[in-house]
Parts: sequence; structure tokens; C-alpha cells
Amino acid sequence: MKLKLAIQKSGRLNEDSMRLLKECGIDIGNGMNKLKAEATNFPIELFFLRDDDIPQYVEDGVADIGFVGENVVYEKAKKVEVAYELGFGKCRLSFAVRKGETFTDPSFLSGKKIATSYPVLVQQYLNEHNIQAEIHEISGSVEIAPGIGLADVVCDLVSSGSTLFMNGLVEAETILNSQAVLIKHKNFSIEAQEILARLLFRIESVKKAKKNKYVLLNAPNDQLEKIIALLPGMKSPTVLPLASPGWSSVHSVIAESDFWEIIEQLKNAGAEGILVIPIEKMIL
Ligand code: PRT
Ligand code: ZN
Repeated sequence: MKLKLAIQKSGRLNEDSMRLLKECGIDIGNGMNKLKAEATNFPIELFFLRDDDIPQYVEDGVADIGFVGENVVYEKAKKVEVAYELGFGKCRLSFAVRKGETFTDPSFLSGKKIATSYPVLVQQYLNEHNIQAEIHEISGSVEIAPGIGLADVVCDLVSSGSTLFMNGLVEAETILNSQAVLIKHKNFSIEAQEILARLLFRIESVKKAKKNKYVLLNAPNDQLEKIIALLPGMKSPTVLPLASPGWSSVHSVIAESDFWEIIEQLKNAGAEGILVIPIEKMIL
């Protein structure tokens, strides 16, 4: 059997989805047509769809799994399971108001006209805060609505914030933080489950590798202990003697997030010739 994976056909998530599969060593065959493609070296079949349609396809079991934004998953409210956070396509769903207006609390929205492509999530927010407001659903270019008098407030996806800025709007309140996730059909055969586990193992290795760097450095032997203490490594750092007496080569793995701080401390401890190398895959 083949696991059927739905990904966005074109748009913001397409490239990252395809790249992730490639990094997982999954080659998508040449027989790619506009709708479907098969991997040549992994039991997976791809369906290229509009992102909005992916939750429905997965609920129906036409696709077993899908890569799609959480914003779409929660807005569509289909019966699917969020199985894994993929870490790309990050954005937030936020209310934005005209520059100069102040949104102090949710009651600001009372009686207002809100333009959005996310009526379900916005209505949920209004209900939670016991607020009556008018939702105006529009499918694109939500940010121009206040300028043309269609709405007072917008609720839209934001990443850099430049779209809001260019339209004279200010982000006021975030109602959802979103990223691309792997969703799965509710009823999975054991066989499908096994393929998914293999895929998730690969995705996890790629993600872990991205969060870490391989470090090589030269250390004077009298500082070795101090330098090793700064480098936990996967088990413990590798230490090899250098040809020049009194020096060793130390190899280890460090977390990207600790990178600058550790490098400074290593330099201060006498490390020289520090090389930092990206890791392609990491299996613990
Ligand atoms: O054709 P299809 O229906 O498949 O695609 P689409 O046009 O509906 O979606 P697309 O490709 O625009 O976005 C796909 C997914 O990417 C979204 O569902 C989100 O999960 C994710 N994503 C991440 C974003 C953004 N960042 C984003 N910035 N989706 C949209 N935007 C838009 C936003 O709507 C606004 O117009 O970008 C603008 C804001 O960006 P900044 O950087 O100016 O703040
Ligand atoms: Zn869409």
C-alpha cells in the first residue's frame, strides 16, 4: 500500500512541503501531473490540492494525511487529528485596527464590522468574550476593507506585519498562532500507521538536525577540561590528539539556540580554529 499525502498545490506551503520530503530522502517521480505524483523510493503518493480542501480530503480518507496550516485546520473544523507540528509556515491570526485607534480589550469589537477570511475562528473568539459584532467574510485582500469602508476592523493572517502597515493598520490582538501541521485521518490501518511512523522518524531527524550544529575546534590540552564542560555533545565530545604537541581537536554537537553564547565562552577558554558545520540528519 501507499500512504496518500495531500499537500498544497501552489502557494506559501508548497515549496516547504516539497523541500521537507526531499530532505527526508523521498524522491518524487517524473510522472508528476497536476493532481498526483508518486514517490519512487518510499511508499507514498502525493495529491496536490488547494489548502482549504485538505482537511476535508483527510476527513473523508481520500488522503490519509495532509500538510496544512493550523489556521485552516481549525477554521474548517473537520474530523482530523493533528499529529505533528512541521515548524514551517508560521504566522498568526490577528485583529488589526486603523492606525490611531486603540484596542484596549475585546469589548472594542462590540458592534463593529469585522472583515475576515476566518469567520468560524472569529465567531468563536466573539462568543468566548460575549461580544456581538458583525462578521463580513471575504476571501482575499482583507486588509483593504477598512480603507474602502467595508469594515472597521480586520482579522487576518500576519507574518512580517508589512501588509498591515502598508494599509494603515495596526495589529491589535492575536487569536491564533499557526504553523503547518501534519494532519491524519481518524481511522488508520496498521500498515498505514507503519508508513507514517517511518515518515515521522525521518521528519524528526531532519528537524533535529536543523536545530543543531556540528562544532570542531582546536584546544590547548591544559584547557581541555574547561572546554569539554562547555560542550555536552550527544553523548560526550570526541577528543583527538593534534599533530602539534599540547593540542587536541574536539568535536561536538551544539544547539543552534545556544550557539553564540557557547562560541564566545569557547573562545574565552582558549579554543582556536572553530568550525561550525550544518548537520543534515540526526538520529539519536
Ligand atoms: O490557493 P490556496 O487556497 O491553496 O492558497 P491560499 O492563497 O489560501 O494560501 P497561501 O498560499 O497564501 O497560504 C497558505 C498558508 O500559509 C496559510 O494558510 C497559512 O497557514 C500560511 N501562512 C504563513 C500565510 C502567511 N504566513 C501569510 N503571511 N498565509 C497567508 N499570509 C498572508 C496574509 O493573509 C496577508 O495577506 O500574507 C499577508 C501578510 O503577510 P505579512 O508578511 O505582510 O504580515
Ligand atoms: Zn486557500
